[in-house]
Amino acid sequence: MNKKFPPESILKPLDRPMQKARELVENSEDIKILTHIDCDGISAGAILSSTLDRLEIDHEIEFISLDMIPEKKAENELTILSDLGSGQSLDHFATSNDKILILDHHPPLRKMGSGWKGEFIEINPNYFGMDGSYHVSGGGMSYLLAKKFSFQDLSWIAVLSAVGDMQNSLTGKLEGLNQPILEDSELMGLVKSFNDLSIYGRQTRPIYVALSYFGDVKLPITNNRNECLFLLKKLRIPSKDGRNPRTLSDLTQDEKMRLFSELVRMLTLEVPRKYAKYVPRLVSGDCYEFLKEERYSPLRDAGEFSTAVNACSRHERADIAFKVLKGNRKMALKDMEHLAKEHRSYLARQMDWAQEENRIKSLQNLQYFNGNGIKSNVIGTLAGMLLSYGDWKKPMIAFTEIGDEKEGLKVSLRCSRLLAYDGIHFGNLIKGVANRVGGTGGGHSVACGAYIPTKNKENFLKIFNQTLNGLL
Ligand SMILES: [Mn+2]
Repeated sequence: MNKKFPPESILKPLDRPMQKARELVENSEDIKILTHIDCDGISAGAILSSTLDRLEIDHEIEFISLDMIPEKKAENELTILSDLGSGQSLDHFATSNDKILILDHHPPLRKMGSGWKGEFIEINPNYFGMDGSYHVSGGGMSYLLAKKFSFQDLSWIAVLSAVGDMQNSLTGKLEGLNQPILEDSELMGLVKSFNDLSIYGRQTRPIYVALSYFGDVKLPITNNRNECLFLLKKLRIPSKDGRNPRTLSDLTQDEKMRLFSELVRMLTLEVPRKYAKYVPRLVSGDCYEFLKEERYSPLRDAGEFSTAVNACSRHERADIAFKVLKGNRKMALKDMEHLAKEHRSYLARQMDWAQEENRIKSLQNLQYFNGNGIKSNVIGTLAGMLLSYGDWKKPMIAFTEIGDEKEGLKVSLRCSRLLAYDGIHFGNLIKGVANRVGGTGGGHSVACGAYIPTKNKENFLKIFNQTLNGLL
C-alpha cells in the first residue's frame, strides 16, 4: 500500500477531541443516538451501538432524515448525533444542561468550539483542514471514537460507510483518514483491498450481466447482454464454469487484464478527446472485500453491501440493515435479501414504465423526466439507470412528488463519472439552482438532489440549463 503520511500524523489532530468524547460517553448512563438514514449513517449507528453494548451503557437509536431535526429534542442524558448535526441549527434542540456529542463530516455551520454551556462536543474533520467528502465518513468518525475504546474490530463497518458515502468516487481509492481506518481493518484480517476492474456486481452478478450495466459511457455492451457474451468470447473469457455463471471475482488476473485493455480501447474510441485521459479511472479502482462474509454473498463486496443497506433505508427498514451490521446473519439477513429483491423488481417495473413513449426529454445541456408517482426515495436510483438509455454526455434529472402529504418536488440528478472527473460538481451546482427557485439542494458530484416548489419546475430546468453553458 502506498502511504503518503504515517497514519499517526493524520489521526493526531482528532486525538484530544476523541479522548474528550470518550470521557463524555463513559460518564453517561442513558444515551440516545440520532443518526442519518443512509448507508453511512446506519453504519455509524451500528458502530456506536456496538460500542455502547460492549460498555454496557443503556442506549436507544433512531434513524432520521435531515428534515426531521427541527422536530427533535434532547431527551436523554447524552445525545449523540452521527453523520448529521454539523450542517443544522441545533439551537432549538438542547437546553444549557444537555450533553451533546456530534460526530459528523458534513460542512459545519458553527465555528469550532462554539458550544453552549453544558457539555457540547462537536467533532468534524473540516475543523482540521480535512475534506469531509473524501477523507472520512460519518461512520469513520464514529469508528475513531470506538477506537478510543480499542474496538478495532469495528473498523470494517467504517470501510463500508466510506464506500457507501462514495468517498472513493473521485480517485477510485480511499484516502485521508479513511486510509488508516482501512489499515486497521486489514490488520484485523477483516478486509482485503486491491486494485480491480471497477464493474459493479463483483460477487453476485454473472460477468456478462455486470458488464451490461456499464453506463458511464454508452457502449455497444451497455444494456445488451448478447453483446457482452460476444465480447467475452472474443477475449477468450469463459462466461461459465461448468454450469455456473462466472462473476468478476472468478476471473483470473490475465482475463481481467484482457478485459481492462478492451474496455479502455472501446471507451477511448467513444469519448470526446477531453475525456480520454480519464478513461482508465472509469474501469479500474480499489475494491474492498469483507473476508468474514461468504463468497458470492451480497455482503462480501463493499459496493454491493452498501447497495443492500441503501435498499433497506429506501424502503424505510433501516432497522434491518442495522441488525445485519451488528452481526445478525439469520433473520435480518433473510429480510435484507428479500427487500433487495423487492427493490430490484420495483425498479424494473418503473424502468419499463419510464422507457415507454420517450419519457426522457432533452434540453441543450441536460435531460430530464417526470417520474409522477414514483417513490421519492428511489427516484435517484432510477435516474442513474435511465442515464444509460439517454445521452451519457448530459446529466439526467428526474422529478417526482415528495409525498407524505408534503408539497413540492423531489429532484434527483445522476451523471457519468466522466463529467465529475472533468471538474463539474453537480452537488454544488444543484444547490445554487435550487436556492434560486426557493428550494434546497446538495450532494455528491455525480449523485445529488434537491427539493423545490412544484410551480418552479420549469424555471429550475431553465436556470440549470443556462448554468451548464460552456461547462459540458
Ligand atoms: Mn455521510
